[in-house]
Amino acid sequence: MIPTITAFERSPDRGKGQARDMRVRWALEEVGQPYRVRLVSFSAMKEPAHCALHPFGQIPTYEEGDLALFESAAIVFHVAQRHAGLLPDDANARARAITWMFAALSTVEPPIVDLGTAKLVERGESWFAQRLPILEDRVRDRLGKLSDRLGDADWLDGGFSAGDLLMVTVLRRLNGSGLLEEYPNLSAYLARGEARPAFKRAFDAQLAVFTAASTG
Ligand SMILES: N[C@@H](CCC(=O)N[C@@H](CS)C(=O)NCC(=O)O)C(=O)O
Repeated sequence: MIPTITAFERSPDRGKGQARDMRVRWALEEVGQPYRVRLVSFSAMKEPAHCALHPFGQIPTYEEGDLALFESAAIVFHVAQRHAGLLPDDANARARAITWMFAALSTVEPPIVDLGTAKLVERGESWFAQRLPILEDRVRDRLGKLSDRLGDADWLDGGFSAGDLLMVTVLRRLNGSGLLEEYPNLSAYLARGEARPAFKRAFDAQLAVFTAASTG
């Protein structure tokens, strides 16, 4: 059965692949599962029909037969459980890969989102200049420890996994901040993730949506 995901009709990041449908697209591409995309506007996202799928009125969602999911990591996990390629077979290695999925979203992503949100909506505030270095240092704290753990390995724990997929998408949110460049092994890790053919297919697909919306 071909699943259907939702994505922004017109992504605010202008096709940079930072919207969270990118994670789901990438996971589906990694496992070779074709998918359909239903594009939603900001207003449609808040309508009852979409909120029945996503209680918080957001994207992405995932529908497959009578299964409806929301939360990008839960969707990636579902895809990884259903298909080979994103989680190791060995039970302990699988548990560690899942741990990295949680680490990406609950330990590394929050300070990165806080920084991004502050830059987006707090820039005009009188205290922004004082708050910015505090937020940047919170990100550095996580990046430094992640960098230490990664060392010179290609991926976080053995082969590429759903943990790396989520971590790379989280780190991509720092593009343009200059922070990632302070950790050359993390920059190289990000580049390795982005060089994967499945990443490129997913990226191109979401960019094509933005380009079509802008030229159409
Ligand atoms: N924790 C959720 C976050 C979902 C989320 O923040 N989606 C954003 C796009 S990346 C969204 O729909 N924003 C529009 C809104 O909240 O109105 C996930 O990982 O799926």
